[in-house]
Amino acid sequence: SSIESAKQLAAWTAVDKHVFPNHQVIGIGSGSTVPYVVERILAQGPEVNKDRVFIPTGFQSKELIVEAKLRLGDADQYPRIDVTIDGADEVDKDLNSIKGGGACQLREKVLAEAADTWVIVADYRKNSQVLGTNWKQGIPIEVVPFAYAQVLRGLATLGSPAPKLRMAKMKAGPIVSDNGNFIIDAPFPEEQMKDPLTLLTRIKLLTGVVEVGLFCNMAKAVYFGNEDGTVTAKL
Ligand code: DER
Repeated sequence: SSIESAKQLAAWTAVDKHVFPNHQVIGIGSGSTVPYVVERILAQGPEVNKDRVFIPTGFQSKELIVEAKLRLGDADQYPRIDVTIDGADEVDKDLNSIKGGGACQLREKVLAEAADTWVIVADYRKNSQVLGTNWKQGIPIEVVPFAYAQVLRGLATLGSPAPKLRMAKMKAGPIVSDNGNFIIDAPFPEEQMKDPLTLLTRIKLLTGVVEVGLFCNMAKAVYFGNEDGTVTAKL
């Protein structure tokens, strides 16, 4: 499909431009775009990959690395990462992004911060001017289960019209993250989404919030694959 080839195009471009032979520690994000990142890294050949170590941002990301027979490393062994490549749910004109559609944003943000270079790869659906234009599910927020009801109230006070606990589809009850926490999805009015950094700091201060799916001033570059086979880079 044009969406899958757009994801592959973005991923291949990012690897070609940002994953160099001297890079030894590589962070691998989560979602359906990053498998194409691993695919392109494998294509760099066994010689360059045999000494590399790959740090996952969650269970799915770990499985991806293991299935590709690449060497798995832990974040606590490698606090400094050469380059991390990850997906996103939406990216604005200033390279701020909404992440957490896959409920992995806590570990993703840890590895984004640990990386000298953090790059986002996505298909054209994620390319926006203002966050919230295309991604209507709200900001994903990881919260400790004990505090979720109180965080819902706090988010409403901050201006969210309909904060919701993310319920599982094939399990009775809420989604549980790789860290054993719940996810709340909180939409905000466009005015507030125009200043994601302010919103991030306000949400992060709510007691019980573990991590917020707003990544501000972190990405070095974003690559979008387009329907027509071109790539749009935001730098
Ligand atoms: O949860 C996340 O932030 C992931 O990166 C994910 O949402 C990216 O989505 P994708 O499947 O479109 O790559």
